[in-house]
Amino acid sequence: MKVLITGITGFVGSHLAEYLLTKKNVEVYGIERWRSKEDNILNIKEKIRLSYCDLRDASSVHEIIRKIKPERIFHLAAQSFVLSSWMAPAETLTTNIIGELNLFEAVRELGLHPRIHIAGSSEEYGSVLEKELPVKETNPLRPLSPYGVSKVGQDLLAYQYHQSYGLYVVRTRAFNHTGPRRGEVFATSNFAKQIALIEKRRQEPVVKVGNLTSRRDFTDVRDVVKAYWLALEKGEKGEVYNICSGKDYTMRQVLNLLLQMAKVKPKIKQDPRRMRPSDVMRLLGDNTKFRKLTGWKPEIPFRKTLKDLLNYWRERV
Ligand code: A2R
Repeated sequence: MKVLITGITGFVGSHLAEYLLTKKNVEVYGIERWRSKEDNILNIKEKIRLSYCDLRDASSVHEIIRKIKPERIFHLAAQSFVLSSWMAPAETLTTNIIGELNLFEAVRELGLHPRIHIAGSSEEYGSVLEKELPVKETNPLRPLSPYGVSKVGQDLLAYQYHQSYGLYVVRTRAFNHTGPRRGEVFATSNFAKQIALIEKRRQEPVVKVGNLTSRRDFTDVRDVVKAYWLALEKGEKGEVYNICSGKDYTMRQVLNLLLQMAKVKPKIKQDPRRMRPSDVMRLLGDNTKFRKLTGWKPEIPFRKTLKDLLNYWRERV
């Protein structure tokens, strides 16, 4: 089976590629941009087939889909960082929504029938009321960032293409996920990197942080990619599923867990540049719909996830 991963050089894409390579009869294809960093896929580069393509370029997307004719597409490529979306809202909306549109149009024009996974986000829920927690898929979407809006756009575009043209699309809304290779702009990874730098005496013993009071529901990325695979194997077309653990932590608790594993005792300092104009205070998901359908549940304990993340940075800094 030919499986195409967009965003294969990214955090989730690289883990998904590794997971798919453990399966029989799966050929892994990926698209990257000519300037994409390949660090995350260096260990598997010989086993996957890569092509250059920028998703914003419709003709290039069409050409790649025509050549590969994938039977499964995991669409992970995106401007994935909430904070950057405040600085580059147009770029975020274009990459995320128009990029997906180009993919759908290519599939439609070519008359292909792949199963397509669309990676949405808990940021689509945005401003959730306390009484709505844990959040179900039926919750109103009230995004609080350009990134959140872009993911709502992707989600609804996928719904519309399923309804209008019968495209075999399955949508997921993943809550926070982390683990080795998480981009350093994301809080968990950023804390771990700073601790690793402080341990090597390459940073003064101060961890700079953003809002530590917000609460997030975390899952290990290696559990998340298994869920994505199951979403296309067992999920119903057109449907949407939360992918989450159902347990939340304040960012302060996450930092404390990492500090318990550290060989140093740094100070904590708030950095105004890490604060968002409007922040989602609490995101806690309900994964019942997906769990009942597929039997999936997160298996890796959060402490192990954080330990592996810290060790990842210890090796790299
Ligand atoms: O920026 P690059 O060249 O390193 O590649 C990134 C890719 N990407 C694109 N690929 C093709 N055309 C584009 N215009 C384009 N823009 C970005 O998406 C990279 O390979 C990937 C994003 O990787 P990460 O930032 O590490 O995101 P992550 O955490 O793997 O998120 C995967 C999905 C995204 O849809 C998120 O919004 C969602 O999960 O949470």
